[in-house]
Amino acid sequence: MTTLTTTPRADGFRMPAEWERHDQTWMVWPQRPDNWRLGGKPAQAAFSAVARAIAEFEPVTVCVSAEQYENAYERLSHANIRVLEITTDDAWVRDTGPTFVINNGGEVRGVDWAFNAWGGLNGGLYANWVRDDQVARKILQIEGCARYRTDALILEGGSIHVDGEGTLITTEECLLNPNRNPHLNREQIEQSLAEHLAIDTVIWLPHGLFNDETDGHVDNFCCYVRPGEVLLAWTDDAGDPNYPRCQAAMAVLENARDAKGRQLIVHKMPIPGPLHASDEECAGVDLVAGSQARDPSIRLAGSYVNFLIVNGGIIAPSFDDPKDAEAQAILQRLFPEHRVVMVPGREILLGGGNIHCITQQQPTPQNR
Ligand code: KQY
Repeated sequence: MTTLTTTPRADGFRMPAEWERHDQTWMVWPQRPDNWRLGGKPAQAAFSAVARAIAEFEPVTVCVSAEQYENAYERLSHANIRVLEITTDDAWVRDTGPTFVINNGGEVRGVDWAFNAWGGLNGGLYANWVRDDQVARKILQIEGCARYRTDALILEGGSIHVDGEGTLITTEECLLNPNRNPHLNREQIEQSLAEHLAIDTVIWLPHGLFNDETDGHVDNFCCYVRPGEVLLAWTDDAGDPNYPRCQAAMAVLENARDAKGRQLIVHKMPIPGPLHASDEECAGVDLVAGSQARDPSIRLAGSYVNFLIVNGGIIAPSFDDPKDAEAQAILQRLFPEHRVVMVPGREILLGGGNIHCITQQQPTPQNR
């Protein structure tokens, strides 16, 4: 495959917004028993429901191990779902897959960020991540897309959101965390984002959601809904550990100007819960040194902001929570031309993320 030594921006490529048209969405089948309870069986049902929901709007490719291939193939039987055998360490393709970039000449390429399992040996979530670091390369090779590799920059796709018009939102908690790129300062990271995604302005929120095991990925806390408008997870409860995080994010967003000079409109999304794993749910997860321990006392970082935009649809998590209906109504108001589909997200949350984290959109080539 072609691995380029230039940068996307120098070659005329940019990262499109998630609402721009997709050719397909990628997913990875969950199975590792130290992350997914009961050998991944409840998570496999949850991922299947997500894949089927997306497949009503656009094609889906699900990557699966040789061991689970037959099971996934049978469970994902659908005209719009393709199942491919690919070895991985876990199932978070938002973070391990490529960030696709497009140009005006009908070409799609991919950025293959270096990956260290959300912090390497300094707070990372599992001890060996070599196969996950290969996922982006494998996907780009399958799709025949040229690849940009950032050996000097560790980054996960869930730590960034873009408006497709030159602005990126991220968190200091994640991108400036010493367990990612201790050799780079804020300006150097901004420079690398500018070169790889064609970004002119970076908006830095101080934190992500409380207890997010990714060190505060923005995709669980705040996202774009259209250029100039963002959706922020929100609580008015001053006793909630998310309260100061929401206040600090709002202060940044209210004072920000995007790459086009716009002041942002900030919409609020309630936070479900507080949600916790049960004793039984925690007991179903294998204990392995170096992997994330599960405990009912640990608050789960549940969020309705962790949704995926697909062609004509919004695929969002529900939590069997009293706020589910309000969340759906907010999303439908913000996306009047999309159909909002809520899919149970608890099993995905128990593994440490949600629908946006387990999906990666591949944009349609554009000729302008
Ligand atoms: O939320 C994500 N983007 C990834 C979460 C990884 C959790 C592993 N236990």
